[in-house]
Amino acid sequence: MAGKEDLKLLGLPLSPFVVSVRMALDMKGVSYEYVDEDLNNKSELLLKSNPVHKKVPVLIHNGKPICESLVILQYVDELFAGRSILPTDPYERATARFWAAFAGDKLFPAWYGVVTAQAEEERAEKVKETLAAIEHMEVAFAKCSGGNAFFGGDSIGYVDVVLGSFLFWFEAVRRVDGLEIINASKTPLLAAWAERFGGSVEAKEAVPVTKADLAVQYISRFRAPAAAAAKLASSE
Ligand SMILES: N[C@@H](CCC(=O)N[C@@H](CS)C(=O)NCC(=O)O)C(=O)O
Repeated sequence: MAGKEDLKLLGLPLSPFVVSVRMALDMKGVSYEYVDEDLNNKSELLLKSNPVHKKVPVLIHNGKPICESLVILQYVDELFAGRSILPTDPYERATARFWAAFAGDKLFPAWYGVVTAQAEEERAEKVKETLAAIEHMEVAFAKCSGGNAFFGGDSIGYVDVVLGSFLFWFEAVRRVDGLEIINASKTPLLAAWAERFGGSVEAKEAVPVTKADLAVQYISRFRAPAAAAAKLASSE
């Protein structure tokens, strides 16, 4: 990688996708400018940089935007020297990509449904989908870790960063709904992994414990109108 790089990250404090990119940049020891976006009033820079999805994170490297967290993580890994985030072996690399994509396509939309569902029936359906997806991740952990501490083996790698960045949200859902997405009896390998991940230097830097408190507040605020409407309906 050549000389001085101009790196700007458009983000949002509670976005797990943004957290994953920040963790990867920290792991590479790279400094960058972080810019908070207001999703209710998206900046021109965001709209211009990510005209397709209009979402954060966006990494802007020397004026060129890279969108979608999984794409950004791979870009950061290829661009910067230092510890590898993705495995170097092609088969392990493909496997890690598969599980990161699975988390992005199946687990995270289901989890978001749990957070945002308006009706109990809908929430129950999303809980089912989330738990089914996390059971797949339990099997994935056994395969990817090869009996080691992390998906990435001895150290935190791609799938660890991707899934680990969601743990504060899982904790928030546990506090608000009592739902243990990662459960010591149903997904014991992931439960032990989550403990290790939470205790790692990488996680402590990128995901301070206060993030779960903020996520709890977000869920409560998000659900407040529906809760008020339900209360009103029951009093009529
Ligand atoms: N697949 C995307 C998901 C990113 C995403 O959903 N970002 C949310 C914040 S957590 C966002 O920017 N939402 C804005 C919107 O939906 O308008 C990624 O991995 O980067």
